[in-house]
Amino acid sequence: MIPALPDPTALASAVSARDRLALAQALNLLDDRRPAARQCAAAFLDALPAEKLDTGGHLIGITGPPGAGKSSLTAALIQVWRRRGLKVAILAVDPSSPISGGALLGDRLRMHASGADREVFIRSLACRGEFGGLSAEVWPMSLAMLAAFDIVLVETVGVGQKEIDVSKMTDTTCFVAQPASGDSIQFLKAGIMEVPHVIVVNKEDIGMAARKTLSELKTTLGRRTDAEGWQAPALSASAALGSGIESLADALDGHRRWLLERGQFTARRQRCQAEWLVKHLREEFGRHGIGLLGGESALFTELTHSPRRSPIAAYEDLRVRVVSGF
Ligand SMILES: Nc1nc2c(ncn2[C@@H]2O[C@H](COP(=O)(O)OP(=O)(O)OP(=O)(O)O)[C@@H](O)[C@H]2O)c(=O)[nH]1
Ligand SMILES: [Mg+2]
Repeated sequence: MIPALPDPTALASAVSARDRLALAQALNLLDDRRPAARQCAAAFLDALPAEKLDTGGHLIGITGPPGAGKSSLTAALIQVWRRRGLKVAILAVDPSSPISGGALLGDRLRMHASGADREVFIRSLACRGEFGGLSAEVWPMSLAMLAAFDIVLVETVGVGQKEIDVSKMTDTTCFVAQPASGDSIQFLKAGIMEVPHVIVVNKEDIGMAARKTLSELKTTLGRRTDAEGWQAPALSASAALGSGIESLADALDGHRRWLLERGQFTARRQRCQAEWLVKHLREEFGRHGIGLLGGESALFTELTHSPRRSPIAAYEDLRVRVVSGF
């Protein structure tokens, strides 16, 4: 049976009040491709509180190679954030890997998910191998979660170019490096991997190899800054021992405050949405579609200078323009 569509305004109020059932329903709605559902989803997103979407909360992307400890670090961070009184939502994007079967949440995350803490919300999402490894729905879903939680963390697997997508659709990106694996350092050096906002070498409990990786990363980063002028700190931590987690939480928040102090926070959120829109267009219409709208750079300028709208409504407008040929 096809589920009935909810009332978008009522759903938005319930989500903002952190009604868990409503949030689960909203995430399903955002994942529903039927045209009537898209319309309902657009109205839902438009009814979310604008200030939360512009300047509220903190949207964090955590990425890194398989097995580096992203889920374990996330579980450890949740403890720190909860002690600080913050409400946390996690979106774990699992690759639908034929080997693992995908959708594997870390055990410690699963513990939180089944726990009694009502201020922690965890959702796992298969990425269906589309959108360069990042599910197309992550951006709208992040917005829904930002309406209700202080921290929204998106976990994705990636080294090399894969992680770029999540880094472009979050306020702050954190890369988890695996000790004794030179890959990420090589990718950083070669410019294949964009410099994340925070780098953490996990598993410092294993000693020498972790220290060596940290010092190599620090050397590689040097005094490099990103396009906005932020210099990424490299830290070490152990999710297993719970060491370095407070500093990691501080570093992540440091980047959020830095963006806010410079008045770049809202602009970054707009840029995230523009990235999502352009990526979506490219997936559906290829370079030709982008060309019809004046090319990528003109499109970015247009999108980052227009008033904020729900991503789904904005996308529909762009789609109509491409289809009608201008
Ligand atoms: N020694 C040590 N092992 C750790 C630490 N953190 C995680 N691990 C182990 O590393 C393995 C992978 O941890 P996960 O947290 O599942 O890593 P992940 O990056 O989320 O992995 P995927 O989601 O599969 O890519 C598990 O066996 C963990 O027990 C740590 O701080 N020290
Ligand atoms: Mg994981």
